[in-house]
Amino acid sequence: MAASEMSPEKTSINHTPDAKPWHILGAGSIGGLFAAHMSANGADCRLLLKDAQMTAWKNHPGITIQFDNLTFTQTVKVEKLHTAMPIDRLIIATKAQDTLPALQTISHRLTSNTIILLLQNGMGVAEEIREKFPHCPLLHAITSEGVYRPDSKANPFFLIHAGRSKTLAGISAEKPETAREFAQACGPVLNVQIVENIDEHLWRKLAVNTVINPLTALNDCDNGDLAKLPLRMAANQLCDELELFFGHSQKNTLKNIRKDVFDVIHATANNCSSMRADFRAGHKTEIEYITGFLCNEAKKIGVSLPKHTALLELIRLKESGHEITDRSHRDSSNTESL
Ligand code: KPL
Repeated sequence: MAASEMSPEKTSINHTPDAKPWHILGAGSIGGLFAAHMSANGADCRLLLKDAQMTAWKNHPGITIQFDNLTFTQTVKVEKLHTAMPIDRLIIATKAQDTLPALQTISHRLTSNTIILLLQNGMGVAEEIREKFPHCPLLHAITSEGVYRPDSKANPFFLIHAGRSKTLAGISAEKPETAREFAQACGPVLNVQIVENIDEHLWRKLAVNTVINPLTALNDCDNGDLAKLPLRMAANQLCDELELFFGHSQKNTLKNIRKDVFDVIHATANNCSSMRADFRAGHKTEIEYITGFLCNEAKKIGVSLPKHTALLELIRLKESGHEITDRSHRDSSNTESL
C-alpha cells in the first residue's frame, strides 16, 4: 500500500514524563486506531502483539490509516504480550469473547493497581473480569468510530477510518481521574467525551447492536438496508421487544430506543457491521455478549423476547456451520420477517 506520509492533527497537551503508559490489548481495527492516534498525540501508548503479529509488524511497521482520500502512517510502540513488565493502564479492544483468554495470557503482568478500561461491543465481560481479577479497577468506554481492516491477512495494520464519530468514557468512582486522562491521551481526532451515566450508554449501544448486528449478518447486507422494507419491519419488531424489556426493567431512562436504532442505521448506512464482517471472515461473533446478554437479562425479570431469541438461535446455528435457508428462517418460531 503506497501511503503518503501525513501526520494527523496534533494537540498541545503536555504529557508529564512520569505518566504511566497505556497498554492496548487487541490489535484489531479499534485497537489500531486508538494506538495510532494516542501515539500521534504524544501519549505513551504500547500495542501488545502476539508472536505472529510481531512477525507481521516487522513487514509493516507502523499503523497506516486511510481517512477520506488521505493516508498517513503512524509510528507506534509495540510490545510482546509475554514480557514480564507490569501493566499500569490497560485498554481492552479485543472482541468480547476473546477477552478473558487474552487476559489470562498476560495475568502475570496485572497487579492490583492495573486499571482496566473496556473498549468493546457487548455486555457481560465486565462481570467475567471482576470475577477473575477482582482487585483491578474497571472502567468502560464506548466508541462509535467506523473503522475496519480491508484485508487483515495482507496487512493487519492497514485501517480504513470510514466514519469519524465519538467515544464516551465513563467516570468511575474508584478511579475518577482515569476517564479524563484517557480522553486527554486520545487527542482531538478521536473526540472522547466524559460521561457520568455510562451504564445507560452501554445499554443503548447494546440495544442498537442487538438489532443491527444479527440482522445484517444473517441477511449479508449493509446497515442502511435495515431502513428499507422488508428488513425495516424486522428491525421494528426487534425494537418493539426492546421497548417491552426496558419498560419492565428499572431502566426507565431508556426511552426512544427505536429512534437511537434508526439514527445509527442511517448514520452508518454504508457500513458493514462487525457481526457481518465476522461471518464473512468465518470468525466467531459477539452474539453471546449482545443478544445473548439481552435475552438472559430479560429472562431474569420474566420478559419473553421471542424475536431476539430466534435471532440468537439462528446466529448460533450459522456459527456451528449450518446453512441458514429461507426454510430455517420460517421454521424458527416467529422469524418469518427476520
Ligand atoms: O457497532 C456497530 C457494529 O458494527 O458492531 C454498529 C454501530 C452497528 C456499526 O456498524
